[in-house]
Amino acid sequence: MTETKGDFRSGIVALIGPPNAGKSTLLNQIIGEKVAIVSPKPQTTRNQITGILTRENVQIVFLDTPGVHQRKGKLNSLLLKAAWDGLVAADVIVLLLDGYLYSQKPQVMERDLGVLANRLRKVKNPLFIAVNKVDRVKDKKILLPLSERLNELFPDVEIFFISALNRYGIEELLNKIVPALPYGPPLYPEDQISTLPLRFMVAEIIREKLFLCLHKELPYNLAVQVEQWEESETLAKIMATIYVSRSSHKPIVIGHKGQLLKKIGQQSRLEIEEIVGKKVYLELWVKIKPKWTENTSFLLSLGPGG
Ligand SMILES: Nc1nc2c(ncn2[C@@H]2O[C@H](COP(=O)(O)OP(=O)(O)OP(=O)(O)O)[C@@H](O)[C@H]2O)c(=O)[nH]1
Ligand SMILES: [Mg+2]
Repeated sequence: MTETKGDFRSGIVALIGPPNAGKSTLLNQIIGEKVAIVSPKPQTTRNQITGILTRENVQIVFLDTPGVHQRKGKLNSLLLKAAWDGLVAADVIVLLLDGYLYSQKPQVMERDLGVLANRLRKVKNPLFIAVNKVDRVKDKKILLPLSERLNELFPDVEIFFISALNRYGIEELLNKIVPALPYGPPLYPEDQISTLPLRFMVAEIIREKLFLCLHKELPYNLAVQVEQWEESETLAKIMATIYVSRSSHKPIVIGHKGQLLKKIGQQSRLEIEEIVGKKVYLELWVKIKPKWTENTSFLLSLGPGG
C-alpha cells in the first residue's frame, strides 16, 4: 500500500433509499465503472455491493444496498437486512430519493418519507439527502413540496439535487462527503474498485440481462449461480445456472427455439469479457428449484461469499 500523508481520509458511505431510486446508477457513476447492476425494475440489487473510489486525498468505500421497502418473505427480509446493516458500518449515509416519482405521486412520497424518517431518527451517522432524477423534471417548481417536506422531517440535513444518469450534482455531493470522513490510511489498494469476487459479478451481470429481457414478476423469481470456472491464459470457460421457481418459467427464460437464452448469453458474455479481460465461453443452464426464495441456505449461497 502506498504511503499516505497525514491529511488522507478514508471511510464508508452507505447509499440507501427506496427501490429504483437510482442507488446503483449513482454508485457506477461515482466509481466510473459498472460495479452494480441496474434495471428499470425495483428491487434489482439483492446484496450489499461495494464500490471503491480512490483520489489523491481520500478513499471512499461505497455500500450500495437493496432498496428499503416493506414486503414479506425470506428473500425480502434478507434484502431489508442488507440495507439496514449497511448503516451500522457507515461513516456517512446518503439517502437517495426519486425526485421525479415524488413530484408525480405525493402519496408515495408521504409513505416513503414517513418510513425513512422514522428509521433514520435513530441513526447518529452524518446524513446527506440526494434528490435524484432531476433531469426528468422540466419545471423545477414541482420539486418544492418535496423540499419543504424534507426540511420539516430532516431539518439539519443538507439536500442535493442530482441526476445520477448524467452526473449532474455528483461532484458537489462528493465535496461535502469527503470532509465528513475520518482521517486515516486507505483501506484497499488504490486500483481496486470493488470487494466483490469476480464470480459474483459474473452472476450479477447475467441477472441484469434477465431483468432487462424478462417482464413482470419473472425476474424476481430467478437466481443465478456460477457453477464452474476454468481459465487458461486466453480463455475463461464459465458455466452458470439460472434457477427458476416454477416449471412453467423455464420455457419462458429459454424462449422460442432457445432464442432468448441465447440473447441473454451473448449480452452477458460481452460484458463479462470486459471485466475478466479475456475471451469468455459462457454456458447457461436453466434449472427448476421450487420455493428458492424461501430457502435460507440457498439464498445465502447466492451472496458474494457464497
Ligand atoms: N432519468 C433518470 N433515470 C435514472 C437516474 N438514475 C437512475 N435512473 C434509472 O432508474 C432506474 C433504477 O436505477 P437503479 O440504479 O437500478 O436503482 P436502484 O436504486 O439501485 O434500485 P434497486 O436496486 O432496485 O433498489 C434505472 O432504469 C436507471 O436507469 C437519473 O438520474 N435520471
Ligand atoms: Mg440497485
